[in-house]
Amino acid sequence: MSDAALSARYDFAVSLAQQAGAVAMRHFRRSDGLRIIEKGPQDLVTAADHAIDALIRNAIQSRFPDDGILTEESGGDISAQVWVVDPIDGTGNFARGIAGFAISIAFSLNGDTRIGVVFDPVVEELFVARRGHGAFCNGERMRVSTTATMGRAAVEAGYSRRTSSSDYLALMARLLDAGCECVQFGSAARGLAQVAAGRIDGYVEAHLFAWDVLAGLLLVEEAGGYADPFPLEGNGQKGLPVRACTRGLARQLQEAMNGASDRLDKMS
Ligand code: LIP
Repeated sequence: MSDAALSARYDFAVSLAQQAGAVAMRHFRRSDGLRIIEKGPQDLVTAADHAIDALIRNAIQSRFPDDGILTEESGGDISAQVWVVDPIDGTGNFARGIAGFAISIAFSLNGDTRIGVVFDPVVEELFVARRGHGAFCNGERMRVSTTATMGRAAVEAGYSRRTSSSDYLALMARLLDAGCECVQFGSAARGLAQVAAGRIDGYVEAHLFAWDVLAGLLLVEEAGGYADPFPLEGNGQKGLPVRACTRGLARQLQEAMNGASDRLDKMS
């Protein structure tokens, strides 16, 4: 694919994420309520998720009809050039009126994420990255922090009912015992963007899907951080553990995660 074709997709993704964010804000905290469906235990979807999914899918199909599309809410297939989208990442927060969600749009070419856009419409922070071109927040270059010791680290440890609560509690205990400040905001895309911005030092979670993380992982890599590979083929809808952090914390966070991810391997 030519640089011009990638550049056109980058500009398109940036504009589309902002359009999707405007739709999210029209639905957010609406006084007339919002239709909320429970897909599974503590796994919600709203009318806004579906509206934004349709907006993004239709826009991509119209502009780039030969590209594949995989989204959380309407599925899809992996292809050589494919968009991987979470219309609202952090739906639990969104549905409860909590300002902790983001639009996540990634473009993958031959299995390599080349474009990542995460937009937090509440604080109007637009996080963008193109492979090899750096990562930016509202036009300002992002760099991960230089934190290399757990006793000085702030780490987000995400959790979902897709994994065991005992594993999560054991992971949290290992992080806290190592001296970490632990946070959990409920949106992987937004949490990975905070790592890329240098505001926190790592993001770990035992199981996430490609649409939650591909854009955010590219942000971290382009901001100079470390991210575990997330091979799209076969894992787009199956999911994998996720670790993204400063390079100085990579080994220590792997040690903290080992129990949970080993256990997950046995579960899958
Ligand atoms: C969410 C992730 C979060 C995870 C939640 C959920 P969604 O994505 O961003 O990190 O802990 O269980 O998977 O479902 O809001 O798009």
